[in-house]
Amino acid sequence: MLKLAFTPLRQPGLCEGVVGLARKKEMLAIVIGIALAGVPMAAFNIWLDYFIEQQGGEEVESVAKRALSMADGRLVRVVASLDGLAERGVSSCRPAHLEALRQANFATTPAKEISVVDATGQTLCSDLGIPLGVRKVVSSHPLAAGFLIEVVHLSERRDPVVRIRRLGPETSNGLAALMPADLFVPQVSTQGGPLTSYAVLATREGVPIAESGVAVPAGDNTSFSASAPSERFNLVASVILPRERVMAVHSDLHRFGTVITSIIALMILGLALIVPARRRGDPVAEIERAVRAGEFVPYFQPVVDITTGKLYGAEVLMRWQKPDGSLLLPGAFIPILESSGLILEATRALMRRARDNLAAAYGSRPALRLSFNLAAAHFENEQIVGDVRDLFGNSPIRFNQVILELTERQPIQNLTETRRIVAALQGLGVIIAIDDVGTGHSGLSYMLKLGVDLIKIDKLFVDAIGTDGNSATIIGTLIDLAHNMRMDIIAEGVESFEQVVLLRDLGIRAAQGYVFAPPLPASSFLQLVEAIDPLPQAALSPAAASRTAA
Ligand code: G
Ligand code: G
Ligand code: MN
Repeated sequence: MLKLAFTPLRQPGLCEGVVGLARKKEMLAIVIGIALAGVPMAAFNIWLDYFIEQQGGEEVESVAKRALSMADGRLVRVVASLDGLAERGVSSCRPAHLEALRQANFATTPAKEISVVDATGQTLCSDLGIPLGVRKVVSSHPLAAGFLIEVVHLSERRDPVVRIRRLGPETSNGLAALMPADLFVPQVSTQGGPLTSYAVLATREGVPIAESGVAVPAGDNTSFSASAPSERFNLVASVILPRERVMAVHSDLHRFGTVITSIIALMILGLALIVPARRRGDPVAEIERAVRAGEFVPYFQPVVDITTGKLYGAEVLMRWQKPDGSLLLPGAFIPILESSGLILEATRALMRRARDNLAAAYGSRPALRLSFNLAAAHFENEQIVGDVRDLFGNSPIRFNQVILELTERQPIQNLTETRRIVAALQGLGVIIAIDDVGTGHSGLSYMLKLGVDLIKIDKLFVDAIGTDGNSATIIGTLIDLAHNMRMDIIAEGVESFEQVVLLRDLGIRAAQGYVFAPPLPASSFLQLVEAIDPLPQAALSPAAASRTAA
């Protein structure tokens, strides 16, 4: 009787390549995160640009309109006042006329002085009655029918003032009103602070009459501008506002936006760092990574021919060899592999690995069998047929050494398709087995309908042999049926010598279980094969073969 002690061998370096791959994915997520973090910043800057555009445009429009309505309103009153005086015939420096000038000035708020002027514009006398200083007319332009608007210097030291002059008939005297220039243009901005823009009231010909605000350096082409022409007078109000001044006004907004978008960017960055870390906690993602990393490895449980005592072969059982050295059993991952569909890829990789591990040992021992567990997903399409053909078609392990196990635990979804796939596999020469017979509900009907070659009786039934009369009867029936249909039987989970004897007496061909050996890593299984099924000298070394021949 075979009973092997063994030490499972550690297989280091399995997962290094994959860790690199996972790192790459994480780096990608972080890079995408950084790129995304820039989005709120960019969006804020685009919005701020738009906002500044809007604000600048509105400010210049509104200052231009305000400047024009100020100028228009004041001029209308002064013009009316001068018209009133002319209607009353005021045209000289007589006391009665001077009194009329005084009354008119008192009633006309914007005017600082009202005077009688001669046809050339020389001031003859004013309502103030004080000595007239030098009155130097800098420029003179038509304002409206019969009126001029002029820039006048009262003295060298003072700012020029604006004079509105009403022309008299032909060469006779006219009237004039002096007004401070700053009454024609706004001195405050729309928000109430000092005027940020530069406002100019000029004639339509472009001669400036009054200005306000800080002049804009020439060549600034980022400025906002607006102008408003007067309907009554020969005047245009123009406003320009450099962009940087609008930005300066909204610098708090800019600072606030920068802080907020930085916070958002940091949050996105944080997510970019956390999400990949979270993904590591996601079991499907983790198993997918492990499949790609080749962390699922085959273990081999020896199957013994109990009629001869020789090795029959092995069942391949999947193990998850984690990078940390721990070994996980299928209960922890097979359900996830099956539900995620990764079972197909994992099985293919497992078959390739088992084939490579055993190619030499099995190639020279054509009687040995190697059995694999399949899942329900393998019978949804013919992919498995192609996989098996590719994997074993050109390998030292022949098709007739391969056993594929369908489990009775999972119901067959499509019997017709399953039967076709089973037939195609059998066409290659592969042996088809039903696994876990006795635990499901449809064992017998599977056997009859699928035309399988082998049945594997579950440990549950094996344990009942010799203790439970009913089970013995069922097994007896099963064995008879199997033999009638020319199917072999393998008993699973055999733990004692007594069980082996009972099974052999019942006519069962082979058995696997702890009584012989647990599932073994490839190296241990290969040692076992060499120990119990040594090759003849000739087959071992060509030198020995030639010596024998000689
Ligand atoms: O001995 P072990 O604990 O390894 O097996 C537990 C169960 O996991 C077995 O009954 C078997 O059906 C299942 N199993 C083991 N390896 C595989 C595999 O490669 N594919 C599938 N589908 N099932 C497996
Ligand atoms: O695919 P299947 O369900 O036949 O897988 C066999 C399962 O039984 C595996 O989990 C394997 O580790 C386990 N096993 C193998 N031999 C014995 C045994 O002698 N006793 C017990 N309890 N389990 C066994
Ligand atoms: Mn099995």
